[in-house]
Amino acid sequence: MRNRFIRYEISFNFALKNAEFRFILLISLETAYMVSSVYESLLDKRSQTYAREVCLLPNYFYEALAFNVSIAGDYTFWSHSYMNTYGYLYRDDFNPRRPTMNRLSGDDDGCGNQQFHITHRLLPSMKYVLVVTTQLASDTGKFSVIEMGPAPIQFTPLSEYQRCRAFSDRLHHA
Ligand SMILES: [Ca+2]
Repeated sequence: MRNRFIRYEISFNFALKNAEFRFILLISLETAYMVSSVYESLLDKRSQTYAREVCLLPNYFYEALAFNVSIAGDYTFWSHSYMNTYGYLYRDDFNPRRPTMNRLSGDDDGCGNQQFHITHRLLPSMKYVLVVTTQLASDTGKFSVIEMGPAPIQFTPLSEYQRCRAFSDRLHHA
């Protein structure tokens, strides 16, 4: 698993032509920095399983990715995989035994080619969890999650995030 960050600069050029006064006004704006993060990983037989919806059997492999954002704004997440992916976004925490608790959004095929696509407004100081799983039970394979928004995102596997948080809490209370 690894994170990659890409920075895009988008510039716009507008040309307004006023025929009556026969002049051309050119306005150039350099705005709208968009940043993209890419996280690459895989689901395999060693991955954790859960029931992604109530009434389903708990045999869907998943990876839960914890993250924070540094800037408030609209963030978009989508997957790239040969698997038919499913994505869910949670606020605060994710409990695999209660998949609807804290859930903000979920998507199956919003991106075409059976890939999920989620856009949501996110706030700094909040903790979020993106769960990557599959539409079909027991499906395995590689995947990438691409994020685009006003700031890069560092995805951390939830179990690792919780270990770091517990260690940090112990240091503060020692
Ligand atoms: Ca899908």
